[in-house]
Amino acid sequence: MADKKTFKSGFVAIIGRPNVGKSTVLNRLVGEKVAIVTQKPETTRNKIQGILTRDDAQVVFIDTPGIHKPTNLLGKQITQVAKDVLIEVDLIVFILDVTKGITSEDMIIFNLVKAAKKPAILLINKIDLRSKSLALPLIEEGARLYDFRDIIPTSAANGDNMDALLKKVIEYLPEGPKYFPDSQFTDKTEQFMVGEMIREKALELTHEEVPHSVAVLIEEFTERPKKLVYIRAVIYVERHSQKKILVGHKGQMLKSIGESARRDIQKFLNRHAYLELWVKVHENWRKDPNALKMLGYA
Ligand SMILES: Nc1nc2c(ncn2[C@@H]2O[C@H](COP(=O)(O)OP(=O)(O)OP(=O)(O)O)[C@@H](O)[C@H]2O)c(=O)[nH]1
Ligand SMILES: [Mg+2]
Repeated sequence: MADKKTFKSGFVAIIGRPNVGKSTVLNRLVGEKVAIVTQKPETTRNKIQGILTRDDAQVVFIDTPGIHKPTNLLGKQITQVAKDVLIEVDLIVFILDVTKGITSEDMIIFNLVKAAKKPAILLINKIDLRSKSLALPLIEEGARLYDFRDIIPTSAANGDNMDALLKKVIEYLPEGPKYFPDSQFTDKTEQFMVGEMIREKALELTHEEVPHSVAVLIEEFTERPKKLVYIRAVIYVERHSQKKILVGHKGQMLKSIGESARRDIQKFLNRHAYLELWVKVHENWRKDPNALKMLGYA
């Protein structure tokens, strides 16, 4: 009687410190690249919904920025975004990085989870980087710190225990309606996704302070004849020295970012894309409330 089975749905927050693998987990669970992933901490800056629809359930996973001790207004805003998500969800997935143990920032998040008084699952992620026995002390410590429904060692990178996690998530969700059409896998617009794809390439190719100072604004996104999309995007940085790095010798760096982003964009849009990239300096935009608003971070 499959058709008589109850349908479950709900909202699931994915939270944790920067770089523990939240976006990788989201992408694995949804089966689509919803959020960008890089080796650099503080990659995700928005609340991003990734929607998984099955015959028996619809799960709306919410990827969040890594919760950290902020050093500027951007950090403050995005950390707040992550904290606020806890209020609106049915279930929390809290992720630890097995290679880092439980840090003081993790302790702050444990306390947020405690205060939220929601059912929660703890993941000990990146288990592929350590022998499984090293997860045991973390599992014990996690159990002591909160009454988690489950504590699961995972590797989002190679998919270990992702099915087990999804099974548990659906088990704990309430009966509910389908919030989104079957084909929709995110709440974000094409423009947002394209901006993120450009930012991902800029982050991958730069180092130290530069990635943190990068933001992307899509200034134009127009459909042209013959399935072509014209996209004009500005990569904002905070200083002239950073602009020089992003443009590169004879424009080589910007060209690499553009070529690499365009490949992903075309695949995602399933259309040809003409990508025009500019680099502009907006001094200390991470501390400027108006700039944060313009860039979609407020
Ligand atoms: N070896 C290994 N690497 C992983 C795993 N999960 C994620 N990573 C890597 O860890 C890095 C950070 O992953 P993200 O998914 O961007 O982490 P995040 O928690 O979303 O980070 P922020 O958005 O900065 O908060 C990337 O290089 C991933 O490829 C894992 O299970 N094993
Ligand atoms: Mg992320």
